[in-house]
This record gives sequence, structure tokens and C-alpha cells, in this order.
Amino acid sequence: TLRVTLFLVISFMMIQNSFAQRPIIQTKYTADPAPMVYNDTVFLYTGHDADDAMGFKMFNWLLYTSTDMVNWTDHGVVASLDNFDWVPYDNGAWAPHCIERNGKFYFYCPIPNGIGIGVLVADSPYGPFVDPLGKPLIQNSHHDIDPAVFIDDDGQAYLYWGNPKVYYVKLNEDMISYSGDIMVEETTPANYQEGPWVWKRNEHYYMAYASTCCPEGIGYAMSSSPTGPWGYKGMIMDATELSRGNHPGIIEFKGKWYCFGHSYDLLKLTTTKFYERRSVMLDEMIYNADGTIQNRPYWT
Ligand code: FUB
Repeated sequence: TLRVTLFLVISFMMIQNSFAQRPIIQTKYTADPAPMVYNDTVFLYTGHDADDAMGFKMFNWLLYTSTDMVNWTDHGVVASLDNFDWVPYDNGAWAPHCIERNGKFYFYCPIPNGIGIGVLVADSPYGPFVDPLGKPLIQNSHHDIDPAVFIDDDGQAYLYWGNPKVYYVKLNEDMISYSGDIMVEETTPANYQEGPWVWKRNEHYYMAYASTCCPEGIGYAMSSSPTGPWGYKGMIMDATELSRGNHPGIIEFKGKWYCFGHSYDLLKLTTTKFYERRSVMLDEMIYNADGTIQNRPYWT
């Protein structure tokens, strides 16, 4: 009875969904969304939870594209752990981040358990991606997960990452090396867990992140500088049982702002058990006049 009720509730919610279907990808389990806007197209890079995953079982990264935020084209595997000679195992393709600079595409990949954060480079957002360093870009601690890159108006690029603290470093213009010390945010934004995502709108800097645990929602903080201090402002997406873990990805596309995350909605259609088989979610993100962001209780 519980399964039938869940199925009916979720089916009803999917019919209500303005993004045509929820979760937006229903043919594979996708996690850790990393959307990038390039040439009027959204390139959505994701992690890939194996169909039989019971914990984290992630071998490669996927790519989907859309020009309308409704229809998504599946481009399959865009990179995998095989792209890195120095990674000692095949399970650990965690939350990536892709960004374009000067016509090249930089794909930052965290390999957990202290292996480090690698970077792949391509001439096209579709790849092929190659490893220019042959070693990790970041090998700082056991907390080297969830990289996210932000390029400020003055051209300075910053790489953020970490769980349970936020680390950051200034990337050089080549995007595959850095200058200065690795810094740790002195004041970790309230309820920060992991998955930082930094952007700027008007004069405000924003950092969204997986917030509270567990379940995780998506919280955010604001600052007048890309290096903080960050002041917690609230939840973009509340934490609920269906969001157990979460991971934000935020873009502006054709005049609207969107927040991506992930949930267990697809898994829950087939079982009431919990496994790491996640699905990317999407919602429009609305700002208030003062720059703060409206809260949503769940993906609509
Ligand atoms: O997908 C593996 C890990 O789960 C990510 O690195 C975290 O952000 C969480 O989503």
C-alpha cells in the first residue's frame, strides 16, 4: 500500500511539473549536477550512479544538453576514471564541475578517499577530455571532494571544494595550476556540509551548498567578496526524506535562474529501501528584490 501511495503521489507531482518530467532524466541514475551554459545551450554534466548501487558506485560522468530546459539530449559517458592514469580504482567518479575559458573546457573531477582533485581539458564541451597534468591538481587532505570553479569579473578564477569545510585557492589563467596557499574559509557558512557552488549577481557573491545533514537540502550564503566571509541566508530547497543527499548546480539561462540538485524520487518509484541511486532535479530559482533567494519546500 505504501508503494502504491508513493507511486500515485510521485506520478501526480510529475504531471504537475513544469519541466515536463521529474526527475528530468529517467533512463539512468544521475547525481551531482554540474550545469554549464555555452552557446545558448545548457551542458549538464552529472555523476552516474550504477543501476545496482547500494552505496556510492560511480564509474563515469555523463553529459546531457538542452536548449529549452525541458527536452534533454543524452550524450552518454563524457569522461571516466580511466581518463586518469594515477587513479588506483574504478569506483569514485564523484561530483565534477566544468567551465569554459578562452575556448577550452576544464572538467574538475574529485576522486575521494584522499586521492585528490584532477582536471581534464578539451577543445569542445562534448570532449574528448584529456589529463594534461598526469597527477592531481589538488591533493590537500581527505576532504578533497566537490570542486566548483568561479571566474570573477576581473578574470581571477577560484576553485572551491571540501567537506566538512570549504577550501579555496586562486587558479592561474591556464586553469590547471594555482597560485598562493590553499585557504580554508575561516567561518564555514552555517549548515554547510559539502558541494559549494559560487556565482555572482549584481554586487552580491553567492555560495550555495548541500546544507544540513541528513537529509540534505540546498542552503546558501552571501558575501561582498569571493573569498568571504559568507553569511548564511537560508534554504533554497528544504531538506526532505526524498532529498536525503543533495548537491547544487546553479545557472542563469535565457534570462531565468535555475537551481539543480538531486533526489531519490526515481528510486522511490520502485523500492522503499534506500540506496545511492539518485536523480538530478531542476527548478527555477527566484530572487527577492534585496538579492536573497526564495525558498521552496521541494522541487515543483
Ligand atoms: O556523489 C558522491 C558525493 O555525494 C558527492 O561528492 C557529494 O556532493 C554527494 O552528492
